[in-house]
Amino acid sequence: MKYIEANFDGLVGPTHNYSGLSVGNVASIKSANQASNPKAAALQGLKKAKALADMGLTQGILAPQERPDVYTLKKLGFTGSDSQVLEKAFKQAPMLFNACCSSSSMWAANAATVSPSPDTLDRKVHFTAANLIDKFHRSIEHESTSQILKATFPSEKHFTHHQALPSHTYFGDEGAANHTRLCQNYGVKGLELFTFGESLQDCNLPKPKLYPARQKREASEAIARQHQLSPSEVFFIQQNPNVIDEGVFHNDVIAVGNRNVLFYHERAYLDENKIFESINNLLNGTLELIKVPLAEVPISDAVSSYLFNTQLIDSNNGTMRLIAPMECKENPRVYDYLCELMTHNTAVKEVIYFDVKQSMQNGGGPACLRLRVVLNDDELAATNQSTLLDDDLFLRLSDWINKHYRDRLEIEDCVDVELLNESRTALDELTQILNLGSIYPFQLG
Ligand code: SUG
Repeated sequence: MKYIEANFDGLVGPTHNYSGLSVGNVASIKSANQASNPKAAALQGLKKAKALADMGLTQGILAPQERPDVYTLKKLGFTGSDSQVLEKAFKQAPMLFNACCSSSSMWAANAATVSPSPDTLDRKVHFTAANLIDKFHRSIEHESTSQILKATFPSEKHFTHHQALPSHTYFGDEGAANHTRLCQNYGVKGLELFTFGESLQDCNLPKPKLYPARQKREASEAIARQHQLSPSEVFFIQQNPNVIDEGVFHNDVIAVGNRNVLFYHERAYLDENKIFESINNLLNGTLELIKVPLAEVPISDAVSSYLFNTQLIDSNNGTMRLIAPMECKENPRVYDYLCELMTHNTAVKEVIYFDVKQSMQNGGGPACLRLRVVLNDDELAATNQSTLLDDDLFLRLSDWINKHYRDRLEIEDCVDVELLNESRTALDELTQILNLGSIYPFQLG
């Protein structure tokens, strides 16, 4: 049976804005209060997705969430009509208001952790929606995320959807951003590498001093259990706490893997050598490590350029490509490194740069925008076909964005109930385009 790695990109929602909500995420804090351009953001993401589809990869689309989230504001005690709820929250609790307006579900790498069927005991594809409890604006995503994932991967025969882990600090979970599957081929049992920032049970492990370690080891362990992974094929590795303090808030800001290749920074992990040795043995000596030295790329350049938030993808001739943000080209040290890498004897033979600046300014690069799902022919056939990106869907979604999205947004604009109405009209139409059924709270009544 043939297996492929599909990418499902999160569509940027109509309220994309810069609110400085993510302490520890340098770009989010730096961009706070700038005006955003939701239309450009959505089109940039869609063009990147279409380019991958044109390269022959299977590319899907994940719908955005309903924002502003008036339901959460109501749970927090704001009363009255939607318009009154928005006005009261904006005046009385601007931080809560901003959190409920974020379009952060666009970073699909944080939507869930996915284990493909070759790795799981029951041979189903397992999804666990991420609880994202470290940041309030992201902790309100997981229920809708589950709805969207179920509408995208509906077949109970092939897909198992687990609810997010309990919302307790023990189980802080950021989804696939801290999860890498290494394998010789997509269709054979892979090794699942879970990177954690902190363990609450093992207090002797070092912790970051400045910024939160969002992913907890206890969360990764729970996911490995519920995905029915075999313990000998699962590895837990600690992220270097010092780099968290330098702005590496997810492992995918400092490492990316595909099949047998891991591209990572020298300072990404703690005590990685033994684990990499075991992985290499299990992969019959085929593990290819591309380690980027600190002397060539300082952490600050890795963080500002998102060198590691690239997508490492297969190209047709058995080599690999990096899908990088334009910021990697604009950073002389990083660009020099990438040019030099092309002359080395590694699997990576090409770098293609994309403008995803609207997302980058909130700390989300090309790899943040996608959720990877390894699927065989039957599983792909059981996936909602209307979510798979082809020329027709690309045109329909481009028209949809151009019709419904604003090209300038400041957070104050979200108080206007008209934006909520525009957003609902757009999402209602989107559920028809993507054949999702009724998934949004405003549709469910
Ligand atoms: O969770 N930014 C996101 C960026 C997520 C990037 N994802 C991965 N690395 N996989 C976050 O910090 C900023 C929102 C704001 O400030 O308006 C934000 O949520």
